Amino acid sequence: MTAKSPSLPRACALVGPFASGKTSLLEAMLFAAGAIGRQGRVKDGSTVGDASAEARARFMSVEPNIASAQYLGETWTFVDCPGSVEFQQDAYNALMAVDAAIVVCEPDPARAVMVAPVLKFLDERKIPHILFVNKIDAAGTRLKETLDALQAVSDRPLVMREIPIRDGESVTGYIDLVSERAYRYRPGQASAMIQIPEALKGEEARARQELLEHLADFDDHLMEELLEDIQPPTDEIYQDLGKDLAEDLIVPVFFGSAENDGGIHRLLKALRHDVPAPAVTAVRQGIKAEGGALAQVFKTVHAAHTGKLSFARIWRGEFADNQVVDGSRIGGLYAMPAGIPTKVAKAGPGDLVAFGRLDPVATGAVIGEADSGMATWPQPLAPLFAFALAAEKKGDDVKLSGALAKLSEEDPSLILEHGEFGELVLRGQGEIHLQVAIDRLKSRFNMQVVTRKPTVPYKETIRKSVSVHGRHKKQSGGHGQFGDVYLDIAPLPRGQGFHFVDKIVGGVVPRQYIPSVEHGVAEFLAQGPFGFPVVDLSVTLTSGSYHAVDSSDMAFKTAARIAMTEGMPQCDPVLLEPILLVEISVPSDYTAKAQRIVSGRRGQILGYDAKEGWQGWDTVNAYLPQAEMDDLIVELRSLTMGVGTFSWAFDHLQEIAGRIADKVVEQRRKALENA
Ligand SMILES: Nc1nc2c(ncn2[C@@H]2O[C@H](COP(=O)(O)OP(=O)(O)OP(=O)(O)O)[C@@H](O)[C@H]2O)c(=O)[nH]1
Ligand SMILES: [Mg+2]
Repeated sequence: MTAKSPSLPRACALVGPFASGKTSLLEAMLFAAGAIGRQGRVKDGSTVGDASAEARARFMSVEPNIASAQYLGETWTFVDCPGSVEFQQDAYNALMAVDAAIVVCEPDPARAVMVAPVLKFLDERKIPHILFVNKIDAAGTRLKETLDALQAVSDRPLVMREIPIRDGESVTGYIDLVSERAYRYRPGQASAMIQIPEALKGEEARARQELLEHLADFDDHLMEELLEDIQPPTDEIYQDLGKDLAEDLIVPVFFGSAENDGGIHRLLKALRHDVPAPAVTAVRQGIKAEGGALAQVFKTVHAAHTGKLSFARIWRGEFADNQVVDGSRIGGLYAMPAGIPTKVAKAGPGDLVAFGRLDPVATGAVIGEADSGMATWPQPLAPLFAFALAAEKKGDDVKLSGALAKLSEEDPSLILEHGEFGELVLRGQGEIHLQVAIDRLKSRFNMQVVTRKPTVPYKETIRKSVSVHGRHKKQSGGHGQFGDVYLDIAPLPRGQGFHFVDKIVGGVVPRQYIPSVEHGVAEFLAQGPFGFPVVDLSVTLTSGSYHAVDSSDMAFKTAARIAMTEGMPQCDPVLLEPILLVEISVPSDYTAKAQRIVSGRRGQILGYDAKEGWQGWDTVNAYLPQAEMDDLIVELRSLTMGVGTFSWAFDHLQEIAGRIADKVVEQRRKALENA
């Protein structure tokens, strides 16, 4: 399985931490390939990528930038992914569509840990990836220490493909360790070949030996050659590099400067040489060689002019515009030369194109018939942050739900929920993630919204039993109303919910009215004395009386409510607060900080342990009140270079009293008054 079949279009994703220079690298590669005539800059808002208002305003990518180019007669499509952890879903989904990833990072050992999550994803799924250490033009770069730090977070060996040539503080060129040729960077052009500097010959030989030893770990023939001191032929080395990359056995390392054009042609040539062909990727993804046309959608966009676009990689067969697939007609098929959607009549294996107006097709969906055994699609990331929101204009709520549904179709990690108290709750990966969604509501759907913290789903219960009597009697002219019940209200253990028990004997309350008594009780329990749903209690109907003419369902329901309204305050009601089981994951350097965060939020630490499969990471398990969760991710990220995260699940309800409870009850009272 080598990377030959160069005629089919290939695709690479640009991933890596926030602000490492991916969008700048996309720009540099498009420029080097001749797809654009001038190289823009992120700072000036002039790049092909990050063209949306939301991206430009923040000087960061907030959605993938997709652009293709021809380089030395071959077609490449690049998917430049946002680096922010809050937009990770897009990056993970894009990685499912490409032949290889270029992991872009900075030459700063302190930032190496930020690369860990994406490396984990790549290694778990055996996605070929190379590392590009960008910003090598910056003064005082520490390549060696950076690579040591990166190696600590990579399951695969990082293998230098080149070493830097320095002039004082700055890197001015490189020596290729396979061809053993030296080059000097020439901005705007391919690098110039030069003599290997005398002073670097020893270092070059050592680095080359290291490269060969890494390759020999996966090639017995090469191992024998090395043991016998035979110089392996260059072709053998190239072949091993291609094969080992394709199988995700090694991570080749390059460096350069996206903004100042260092090593960009070098990178493109390495891609040309080493990135597996789409047919190889298809096998890795569990897609068979034979079968009907098959493409998989990795990104959905609702665009103003084209309508819904489903960006997909074609793995098998051909698709044509206007063709009917899975019951829908393709309404436009678009390639993305230099990032500009451009209509094409048809597309085939390896192409990365947007399918227009396939309304029923979701992100992750297969167009055509899916093969059994295809790689599992990444799950939507579990939400970490939430806003409750409402349309600023009353009556626009339906329109708002519709627009949000479209946005969550674009980004499966944006989750829309109808909250317990009639709230519309938008959940996602962080504050910027949700803020971008809110900006899009405005820019694309002309919807203004107001946001606030979602209401915590408190409950209430009782601690004492009482027996009460409720009688509803009205004699207003003609038909009267009569209902009369005796109820025992009693607490139940935590988690039991509400039980209604009927102990009527001798028909003192006729059968047909008993469900109405239960309804009356249940209606009352939806909003107890503190304003929250009441749980964990039993209500027993022990006795009552009726009137042959005046009794009715309504009258018994009302009698039950009267009894509950009188009885509940006597039952020593108490507020219950939801407690979540939270598992925080952080690099071990931050474990103590994570524990302090838990303690600072009325949490209870249950223990901590090494994170399974994540060398150098810990998990901290704790109970945390849901009321303390709203900005947990914000604090955690700010203390952990952005990489700390958590998972959560509801665990139990816990009684709270005192000042905290009083405040909750007071706030609820006000909210109900204003509702
Ligand atoms: N010195 C130097 N700065 C660079 C280079 N490449 C990018 N930058 C700067 O790094 C910053 C981030 O660049 P982007 O290209 O937006 O980085 P990104 O990785 O796309 O960022 P996100 O998409 O937000 O994750 C910008 O201020 C760039 O000017 C480089 O090669 N050298
Ligand atoms: Mg970017």
